[in-house]
Amino acid sequence: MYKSLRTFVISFMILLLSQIQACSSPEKIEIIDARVRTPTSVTKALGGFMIVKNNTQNLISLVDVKAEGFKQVMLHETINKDGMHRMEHREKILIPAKGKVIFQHGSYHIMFMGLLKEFKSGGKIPVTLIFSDGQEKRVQFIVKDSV
Ligand SMILES: [Cu+2]
Repeated sequence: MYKSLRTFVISFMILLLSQIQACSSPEKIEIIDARVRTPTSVTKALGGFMIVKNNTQNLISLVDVKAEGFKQVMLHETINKDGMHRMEHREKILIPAKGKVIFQHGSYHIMFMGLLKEFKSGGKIPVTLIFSDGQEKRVQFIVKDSV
């Protein structure tokens, strides 16, 4: 009886310690500096920029994106073909193991199309990023005057 209580206490402490460790270890996917430029009255679409960091040992892809307040939201890449900039839809964007992808002007971005409400400077846009490993990440995109 005494022995089993001790076993119980020890296993409880191990469980507690493993929980603490889980909390302090970095997130699998980290989103840094998520932002859009403050729209004007004529803005039809917003480019969402951020850094996506993959802290795991495995390749993970960003496969979808959702946000309220727009007609459509897509993953885009701006490419330069024969001196012309063009945006193309991407089904997925690969985030290398222990690596990062910078979403920025002239490269990968989230395309928020058809603004259905007003977005003011300093405001936040809740966005859900969906990854190939099944995790869904809620991120606040900050509306900024300069990006
Ligand atoms: Cu675009």
